[in-house]
Amino acid sequence: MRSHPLIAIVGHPNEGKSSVLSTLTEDDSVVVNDYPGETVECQYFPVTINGEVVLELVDTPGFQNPVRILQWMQSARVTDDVLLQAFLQEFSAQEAFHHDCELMQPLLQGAALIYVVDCSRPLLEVDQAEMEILRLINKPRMAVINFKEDDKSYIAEWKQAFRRHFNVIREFNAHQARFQERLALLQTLKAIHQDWEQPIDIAIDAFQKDWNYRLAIVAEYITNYLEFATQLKVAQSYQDEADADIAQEKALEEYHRKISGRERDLFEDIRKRYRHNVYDLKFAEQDILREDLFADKTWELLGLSKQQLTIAATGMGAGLGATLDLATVGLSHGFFTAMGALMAGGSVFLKGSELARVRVKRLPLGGTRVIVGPNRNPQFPLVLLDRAILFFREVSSHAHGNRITENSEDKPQGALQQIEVEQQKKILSCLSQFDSASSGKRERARADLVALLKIILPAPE
Ligand SMILES: Nc1nc2c(ncn2[C@@H]2O[C@H](COP(=O)(O)OP(=O)(O)OP(=O)(O)O)[C@@H](O)[C@H]2O)c(=O)[nH]1
Ligand SMILES: [Mg+2]
Repeated sequence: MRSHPLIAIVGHPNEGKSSVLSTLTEDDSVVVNDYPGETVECQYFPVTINGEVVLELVDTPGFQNPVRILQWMQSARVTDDVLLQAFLQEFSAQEAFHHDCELMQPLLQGAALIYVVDCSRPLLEVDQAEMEILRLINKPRMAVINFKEDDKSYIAEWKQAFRRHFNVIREFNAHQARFQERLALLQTLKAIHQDWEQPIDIAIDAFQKDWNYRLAIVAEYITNYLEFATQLKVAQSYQDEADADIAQEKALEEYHRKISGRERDLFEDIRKRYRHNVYDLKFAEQDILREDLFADKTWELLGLSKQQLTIAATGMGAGLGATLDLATVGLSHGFFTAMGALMAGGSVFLKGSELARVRVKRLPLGGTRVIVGPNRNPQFPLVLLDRAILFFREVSSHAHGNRITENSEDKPQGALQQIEVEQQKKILSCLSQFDSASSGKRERARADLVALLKIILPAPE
């Protein structure tokens, strides 16, 4: 006997059973398909946290012959407690009833059941039969309403039918449910099975801790990435003056490649943390050196029009320049020499390449070295951070049952715009300390930035 709750997801074919299971377990290996009858055998999906199974869900095939089964059950001369066994004995050898027998198997092993229906369609006789069968079998059960379309006009008749067969009914959108909605559904399971109160509390507690832990880890990842990006220097040596331009070009290219590569790694780490193997969100790569950071391309990516861009840039200028008391937030020179130049010039636009310093050094034993970076444009890490926040929010809130890959161009506006100026100042203050000669200061800045990101990263409710 299992010590953790076992829950079978049952229902009519093609109603979204596998999608609900996939979203609830954050498992995108569950096969979801438009074709009815996709799931033909039961498949068990244990949910593990830190190596411990806290919950197990079973994907089942849809009912095939509910009306005939109900007729048989209603006329069977057996008591309720052996009805399920009697049914399996009678029908398991019949090929036409293979799916029906298969879907009942987990119930013999003590599973409770979640009955999934797509309530955007009208109620049919087969649905009535399925619900009646589940009532007769009398296992702990709840109904889950999953809308495949937006149409809710049939909901009243569905709810009325549910009330006769289930004491617990919940809406759960397999394509949109987020973490809190998943927890809420699990909470409801406690009401259908008294013995599960404690194990479900344990599972919920484990999910919550794991969720917080993921956030803390991602905050660390992003801090490391921003530290890397703001400190990066790339050098290229050459002997002959005629090669100077080529060397500089090479150094710039490598600089760009390294930052893009780190961004890709960061995004991949975030995807893996949130257990996504299928869903991915592709951002157009920004050419952080050759392009103006505030080029249309960059800001279109953050969902801003040219007009909004001017407002955002002005807002940011005011936020970071005018209201920023450099002395009190303790910023070190680098960023705000640039910021000062930016404000003094009366412009809020700076080209990325102008601020990725290019220095040329004569080498003692002959030859020359060109050094690119570090980039001192204070807006540079903010743009990188904005992209990271957008990616994080999309991926961490994407339901695993939803296999539609969206385009990043449809995404809403940049995240940093919504972050208070005070917090933007704090971010820059932390980043500016990464230059510090004192390792204590650097460590404090890192810890402060991680703490700040843990607050900023989750999307506002
Ligand atoms: N828009 C939308 N589509 C959904 C939702 N849930 C499921 N679908 C789609 O409905 C189809 C069937 O989903 P499945 O999860 O495979 O359904 P199933 O009940 O497991 O189907 P069988 O295994 O064939 O019995 C797929 O194309 C899903 O993408 C939803 O909440 N919204
Ligand atoms: Mg299925």
